[in-house]
Amino acid sequence: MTRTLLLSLSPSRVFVGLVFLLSSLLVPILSQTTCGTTPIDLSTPGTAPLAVSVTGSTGFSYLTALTDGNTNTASYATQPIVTSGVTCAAPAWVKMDLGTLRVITSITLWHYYPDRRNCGQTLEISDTGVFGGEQVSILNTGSDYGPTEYSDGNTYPVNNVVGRYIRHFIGPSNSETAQVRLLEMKVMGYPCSSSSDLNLPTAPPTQTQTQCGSSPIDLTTNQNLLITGSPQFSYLRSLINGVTDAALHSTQVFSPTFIPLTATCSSPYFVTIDLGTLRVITSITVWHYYSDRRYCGQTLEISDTGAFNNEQVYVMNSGSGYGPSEYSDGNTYSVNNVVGRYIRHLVGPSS
Ligand SMILES: [Ca+2]
Repeated sequence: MTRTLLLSLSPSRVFVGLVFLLSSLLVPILSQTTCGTTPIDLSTPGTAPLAVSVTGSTGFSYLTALTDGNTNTASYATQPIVTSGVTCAAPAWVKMDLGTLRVITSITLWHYYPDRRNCGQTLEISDTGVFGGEQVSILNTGSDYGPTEYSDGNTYPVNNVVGRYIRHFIGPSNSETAQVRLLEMKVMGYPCSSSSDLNLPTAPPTQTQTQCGSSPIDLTTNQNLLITGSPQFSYLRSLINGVTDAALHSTQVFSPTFIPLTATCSSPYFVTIDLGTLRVITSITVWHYYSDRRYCGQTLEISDTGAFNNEQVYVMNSGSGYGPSEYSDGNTYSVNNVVGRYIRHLVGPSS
């Protein structure tokens, strides 16, 4: 009797015990650790959870160095390079395979730096690798020049796009018109394949009150925004780095001596800031190199689409004449709550 009772009870006790143990292990694994709570490096060997592979267009050498962690511009001779046959309209390309689907949060591109920009750039993410229209476009400069290259690369935010393949088209730089020199591509994201598995914090309940806030804030200084501009300009990203000291002009937006100055009062250069999303704008302050000078050919324009094809709102327009005197505290233009995403500024030479 005693033995029969024990036999009939023991299996069920063991079974219940196992079920409980599995449940307590499985719940935290499934809900917390498949994606993790912060993005990780998905591309650099030694750090990435899977090995990545890189392919490229004809003529590319040293493709494996695209993910070797070396971003030093002095190492260019053994970093991915094409030495001939590329143009802004017919750029070269590289393609990275992450090995499986991932939730991607950002991509950083390092090209040869400093003081140069590359044309013909795209950056695209695909889940299949076909790139036949299914891909998500992160960057597309057409045959124009992309942002200035820096030692810390250019980082493009990606809003949890799920993909496996990253393709980057790139043409030559403004100082080497037939060559392409890449240094590194780094993909950050979550090591899981569905954004619905993310354990992201839920929006605060006070969101309806704090979306706009009660007073204007600085929307640009040291924000991670894409700055584009005339290909003659270097250091475009310094347009929003908070430095307004004229003594530091050599690392601010300017046209370096190796590029002929072609801007005139009737054919000025341009810079454009992409705020990343629509904003209600209350003022714009512009600093140019100052001390007793004025600049001609100026406009200041706000667009919601970036087309600048008559949809934009003009905040100022000096025509081909000269704008106001330049001062150390810049010139501030009031904007009456215009909603826009793109700010364009045309500017010609100074007096
Ligand atoms: Ca590298």
